[in-house]
Amino acid sequence: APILYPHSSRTRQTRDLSGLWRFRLDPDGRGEKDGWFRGLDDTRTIAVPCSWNDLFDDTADYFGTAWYETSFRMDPGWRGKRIYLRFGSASYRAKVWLNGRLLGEHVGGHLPFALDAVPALRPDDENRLVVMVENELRADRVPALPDRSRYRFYESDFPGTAYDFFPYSGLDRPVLLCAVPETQVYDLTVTTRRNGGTAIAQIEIGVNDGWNGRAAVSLSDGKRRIAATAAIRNGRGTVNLQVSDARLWQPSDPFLHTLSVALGEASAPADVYEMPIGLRTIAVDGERLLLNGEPVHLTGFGRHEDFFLHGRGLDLAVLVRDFELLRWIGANSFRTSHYPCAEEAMMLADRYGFLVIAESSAVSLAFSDSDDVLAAQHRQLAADLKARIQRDKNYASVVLWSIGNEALTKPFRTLDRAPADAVAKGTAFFADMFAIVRAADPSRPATLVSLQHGPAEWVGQGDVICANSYDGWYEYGGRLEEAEAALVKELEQLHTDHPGKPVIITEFGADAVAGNHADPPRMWSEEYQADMIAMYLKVLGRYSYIIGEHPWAFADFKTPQAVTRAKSMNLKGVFTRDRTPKLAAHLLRSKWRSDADA
Ligand code: E9O
Repeated sequence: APILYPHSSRTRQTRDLSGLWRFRLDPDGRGEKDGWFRGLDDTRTIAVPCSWNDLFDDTADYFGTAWYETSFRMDPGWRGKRIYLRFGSASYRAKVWLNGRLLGEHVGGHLPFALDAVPALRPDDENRLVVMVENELRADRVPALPDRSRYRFYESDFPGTAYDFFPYSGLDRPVLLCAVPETQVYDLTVTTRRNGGTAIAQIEIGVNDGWNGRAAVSLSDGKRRIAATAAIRNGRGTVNLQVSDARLWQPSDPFLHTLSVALGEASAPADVYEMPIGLRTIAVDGERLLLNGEPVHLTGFGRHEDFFLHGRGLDLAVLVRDFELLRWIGANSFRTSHYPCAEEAMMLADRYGFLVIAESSAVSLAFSDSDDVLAAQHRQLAADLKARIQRDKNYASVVLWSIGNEALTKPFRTLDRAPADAVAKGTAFFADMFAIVRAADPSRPATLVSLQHGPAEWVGQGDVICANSYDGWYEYGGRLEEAEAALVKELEQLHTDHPGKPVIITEFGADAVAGNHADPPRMWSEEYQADMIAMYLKVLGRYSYIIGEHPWAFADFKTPQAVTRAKSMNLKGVFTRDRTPKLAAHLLRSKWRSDADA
């Protein structure tokens, strides 16, 4: 089923099934055997989209199987169309039944999947939709819960994930019912080139079932409309649209054209697909990242999807507020740390003009894990990367694909040594992943975010070097002078390891409890966080190959319980979890806004 976002048009309708659904936990995993897919008993009410964890007392640390149910009626006008159920995401594995009949299954969080509903749909009756979602934290998933029997740990978190964010579970994004014509625009890829002031938009069209015919393609800026016809043979066709004096998409003017593709006769098209599209080029040139041929310097943050009560569930109000705050602070970019964010965030990034480092869900892969585990993660990450690029390839905002964050030779907090072949295993693993990304999208650079220096054989495969750095916090805590000296060394080492490549420091920061002040600055105070970030900005500014600075993190966010995580939160946010600025936010604002004005 198609993954193309279901924008509505003359020929397409989309209905959001979000709302109050019925919900039941299945701790013994007996639902399938007992036929729960035919209808749920003993339910409670749950909000969709939303993570289930923070809604009920008995679900806070529940990562097992749960069942969802809702019902809907079909619109009579939808007869004869293909009808899909499209899930924005389900963490981690989902199985979907309609009227008791299995429609399909999906594995992996944070990415959409669509299922053909027609075989089970009752056009005249109420339809019962049942979804099983399971979020077991396992060693062979991406990201993973390390296998505690294999390693000796010196500290235990709960749940002991390999990653530093709470493993929120459930239907976190909208569930859409989409009606699409039988013959449909199934896939679309837009790539921009520039020739002087002229933008050339290459539009690749995919139509289902090997269709043959013509597609009318147009690009409009509201005043001017440029049109061409594409011949579609065996379901594929390409056309180039030349836009002279094009208004190119960029942070200072995130202008979006409207792209329209109509199949068949103009008077009665078989399908019309429309979407907003930014025209821009992105390329790495030596130590620079060029947007429309001009070097860009990235200011911004890693941003989690995290908020009170709804966890990772999509909340459009939080999204708008976050983007307003990014603008307020003078940021021009963010990283979707550490998983694909909601599509609504991508669309909004296009509108706000933010440059996005689009990160996939591989956090803290450990190459000391068993070969079985690594093989399973290899399969899952390969599938995730392809699906991620398929989903987000047409957003102008995406300027860099990140394969993942902080791959390691052994898990954090283990006393064991990394095996001798860990670096070699990782090198081969990432070679495969870079090849997948570059084959799926040759138009954008790719990266792997490393910790401190990371193995150069892994990170060095990237077009851009992204590194996380914690001098003054995890190392040289409380000693900013020593931290500064260490940072200088580290940055020079990065340049020596990766000569001629641009570097982005994708994380640096300190936890600060909002309202906790100290003079002289002390760890956990707002002053220390602000001073540390100021030190980093000062040092990073000296090196021309540093093309981006992303303090960690945008806002405080929930984590597993740990001795390092007061209130079960990572408090490195420059904003609190309820989005009030800490001292560091004001510092960044004065720095970034004055740079932008200069
Ligand atoms: C990933 C991010 O999700 N990077 C972590 C962030 C953190 O604050 C986390 O929230 O923990 C930093 C990893 C730092 C590890 C330090 C190791 C010390 C150097 C050898």
